[in-house]
Amino acid sequence: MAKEIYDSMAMKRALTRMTYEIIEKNKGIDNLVLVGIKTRGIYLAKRIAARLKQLEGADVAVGELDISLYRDDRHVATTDQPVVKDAKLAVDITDKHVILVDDVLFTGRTIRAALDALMDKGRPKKINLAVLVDRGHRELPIRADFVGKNIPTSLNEQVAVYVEEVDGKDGIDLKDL
Ligand code: 3GP
Ligand code: 5GP
Ligand code: MG
Repeated sequence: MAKEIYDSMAMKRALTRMTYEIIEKNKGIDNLVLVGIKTRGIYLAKRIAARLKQLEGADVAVGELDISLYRDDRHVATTDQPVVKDAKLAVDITDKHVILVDDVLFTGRTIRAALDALMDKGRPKKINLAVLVDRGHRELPIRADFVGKNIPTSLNEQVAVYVEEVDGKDGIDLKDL
């Protein structure tokens, strides 16, 4: 059974608010680089970059991280060693203010792996985290600086995030597993 949390308008508003918060916290967008995490995080980062352009009139580079094989828990059973799979960041992050963007923050392990990957690529000046949904259940001391929606979940629920570019619609549902 799926419960709608955000429809497409509510999701767009949340992304717009997050964009304003990013501008406000950083007093502009100088030196900013967005880095989206595989699949939906990348599209969310591109959306935020488009709003930054509308509001501030400047382009912000968007990098991409595929960290699926960096994970240190769920995949160790199937891989002897975590392997970097095409971390095509494609942007220079040295001395930049990096904002990592992901769709859902859960245990925090993906973000920890993303931080490792970023540190391998250069020396950013500062790293912030923006997530569309924080569903709780952290297993590491990681928190998001910009949050679209806090959704308290149980472990047998799942948050479905839909983005137009992948799913043909925008929105957030809460589902039973
Ligand atoms: P995403 O690539 O757009 O983030 O992890 C692959 C996909 O599986 C993710 O899409 C995510 O939406 C979905 N997913 C749903 N529940 C989970 C979960 O508990 N862990 C992980 N890693 N992915 C999940
Ligand atoms: P973490 O590493 O924090 O446990 O999980 C974060 C990653 O797993 C995110 O990139 C996200 O794609 C995925 N994930 C974890 N839980 C959920 C969920 O309930 N819904 C969705 N859509 N993705 C999830
Ligand atoms: Mg994700």
